[in-house]
Amino acid sequence: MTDFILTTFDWVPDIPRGYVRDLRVRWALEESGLPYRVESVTFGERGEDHFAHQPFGQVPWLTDGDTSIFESGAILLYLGERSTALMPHDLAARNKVIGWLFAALNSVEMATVPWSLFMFSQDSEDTPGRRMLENFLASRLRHMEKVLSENEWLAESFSIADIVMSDALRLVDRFDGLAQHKACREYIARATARPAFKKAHKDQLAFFAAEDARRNT
Ligand SMILES: N[C@@H](CCC(=O)N[C@@H](CS)C(=O)NCC(=O)O)C(=O)O
Repeated sequence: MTDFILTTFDWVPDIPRGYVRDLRVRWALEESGLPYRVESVTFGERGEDHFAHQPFGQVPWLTDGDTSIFESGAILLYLGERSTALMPHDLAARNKVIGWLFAALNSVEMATVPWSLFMFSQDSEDTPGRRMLENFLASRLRHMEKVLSENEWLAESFSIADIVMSDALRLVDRFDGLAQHKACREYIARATARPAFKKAHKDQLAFFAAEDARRNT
């Protein structure tokens, strides 16, 4: 079996470190034990070859021989098909994982990302749009709090859905947005205590730090 190749940026500023989405793919690959290596593209000028793999000029993407996949959710689904550590074969269990994977991306993350952008930009102006966004996120978190107070993981066992959901919630936690959501916080703690997360996180930080060192010599 040839290695999967995960492509990320060669360097990013400090703020997104530990949150760049190659982390989700590293995490899934570590959970699965599938062989992989990491390559990089420049964070600065993004060339035609970059856009050929990722039409928005973003990262990550994954290549498997001649196959190239972009979007972290699609990559995790692709890997999930290749490892029962990430997604079970059983049809009902598999459908549950896929449902929660899409919920993480399309119901939860669609609220967490715009909210986080406001937090990053330190825009705290009380506008009708801002209030609507706060209510939107609060509603998603209220429902997730109930689900996560009753379940260890989103499906029968840990899966790709938990990688994306915990990563989406982690971003909210970064800005203390989960102060009233104990079950969400405990879920993040459970997920990030996994050795595969720890390794993925450490490797991502080390990858960008190595580029800092190279630039400073
Ligand atoms: N929906 C995409 C989002 C990817 C994404 O936001 N990538 C960020 C890094 S975490 C990026 O490339 N940002 C640089 C940019 O948007 O120019 C996915 O989940 O893969």
